[in-house]
Amino acid sequence: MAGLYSLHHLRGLGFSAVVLEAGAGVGGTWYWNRYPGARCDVPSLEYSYGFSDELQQEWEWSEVFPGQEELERYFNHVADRFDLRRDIRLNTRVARAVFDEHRAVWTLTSDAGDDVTARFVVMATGPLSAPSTPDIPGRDRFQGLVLQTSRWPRTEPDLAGKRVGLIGTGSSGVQSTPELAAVVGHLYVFQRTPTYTWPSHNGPLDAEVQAEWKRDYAEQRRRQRETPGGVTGSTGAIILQGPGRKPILESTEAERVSMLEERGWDASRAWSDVAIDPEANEMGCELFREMVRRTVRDPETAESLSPRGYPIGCKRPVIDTDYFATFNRDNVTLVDLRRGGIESVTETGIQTEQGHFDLDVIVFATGFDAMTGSLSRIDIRGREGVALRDLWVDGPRTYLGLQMVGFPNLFTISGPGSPSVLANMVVCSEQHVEWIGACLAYARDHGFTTVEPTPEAQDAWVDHVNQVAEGTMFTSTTCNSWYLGANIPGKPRVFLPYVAGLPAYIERAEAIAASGYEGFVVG
Ligand code: N01
Repeated sequence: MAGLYSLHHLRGLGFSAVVLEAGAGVGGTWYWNRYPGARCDVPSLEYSYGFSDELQQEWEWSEVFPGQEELERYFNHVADRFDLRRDIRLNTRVARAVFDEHRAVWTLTSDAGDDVTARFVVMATGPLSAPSTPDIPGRDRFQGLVLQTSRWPRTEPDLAGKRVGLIGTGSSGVQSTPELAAVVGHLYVFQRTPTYTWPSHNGPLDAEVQAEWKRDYAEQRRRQRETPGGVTGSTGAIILQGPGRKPILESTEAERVSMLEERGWDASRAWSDVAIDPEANEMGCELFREMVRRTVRDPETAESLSPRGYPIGCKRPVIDTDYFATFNRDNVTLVDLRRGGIESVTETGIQTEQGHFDLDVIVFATGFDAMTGSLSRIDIRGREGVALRDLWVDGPRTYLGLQMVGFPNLFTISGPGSPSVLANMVVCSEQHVEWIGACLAYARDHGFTTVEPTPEAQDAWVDHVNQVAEGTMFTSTTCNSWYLGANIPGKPRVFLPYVAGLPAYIERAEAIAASGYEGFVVG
């Protein structure tokens, strides 16, 4: 989504631009993540571009939360509608990016050896696009089919009647579980950590809500940028109900039971203190576990599915359709890896400390090397040939999540140190594209050739990003999430996105631009 808009916007500013895209089609995340049940957790009316009123007036969303197929269709429509394809080179994975200090240009080299030279480079490579697959012994020995949710084949594999093992219970695993269960012979869900997941209450989009948004899009887009998560919450989507006013720490048992009856799964978060107080949070977790017990018939399975030992709000909330109820099906087995972990993959299945599971198919839903992975997988060389991945060995350092010292004219969209994955990615992408476009036009119009942050500005920003994350549930000592890099062996534990919210971020970024790019050397 960031690449398509970058091309359109930079063309409009009079730049010549080309997009290099690893996939065989456009859509980014929604091109690759085509697993059964893949769906966005931001409402469709909010998860769409606001840069063109014609586009938002003509496009009709069908569901409250858009599914992968609809999103991929939307991004293809955008590519056609704005005549973007003529400047997009598909099947082109960038392997290397090298800065030439004398000429102040970058040379990008694809893995096929083709070069592109450019004054400016915009990395629209996505914060969740570098898949992470665990290094389980014997992985290559398996004789059956191996699938990965984030690399699901374009031709739907025939899973009917098959014994399928699904590893991972994050968003991807949770979304695919009910869909897989409906078609496979038997589904084994290998769970290492139980998940807090709430029902999406997805359904057809109300025509009146859509018409109302169409009458009022300009105002809605403005409001998006004024809310911390870039989501106004005015589409009627239930996931967005905010916390209530009452602290759970001051509640009686009768009040908590009554909240469960009234709000169901949402009861766990319906209090003013659950997001900020660890003790209150644990009481919210207990309400969540009570819902698991009420939903899952087998008590042992319910206990295994009940998250413990880490707070609600540490990880990105997952939203689902019928996840827990799926474990009541006869053809679904939860394999609780805390009772005995995976030892190896064999020719015929998965060997655990609890025994062997015979399988025809293994599905990895094991997540991503988030925020830095898509950048560090490219050999990016800045001034004096220094590699970005070496500089980031103790964690990423950026100014505004937009640029790095030593890498002039290279910009990152939704990079580490920006709100990115903590906010609506379309709103974040549009804001970054527009900021970068204005910066490039400024440099061009003033006859400057390079833009690069100062070390002082970058250091101060990194300190600020770390400081605002302190004391939140995200950085709780019991929290291990991809936001912290904790899912990747050896990755430094650093909170990657900027947690203070979009309005504070946008205000700062715009003030910096208005001041003539304070903290950047433009020369
Ligand atoms: O990845 P994850 P994801 N053995 O990292 C498990 C976005 N997204 O692709 O927690 C066994 O969340 C791992 O276990 P543990 C969204 O931002 C959005 O699901 O490390 N298990 C975990 O259960 C989301 O947060 C949407 O103990 C292993 C799972 O794999 C982000 O992408 C949909 C293992 C990975 O979960 C990532 O979600 C999909 C091993 N060796 C994704 N290694 C929507 O818009 C890992 N795991 C709704």
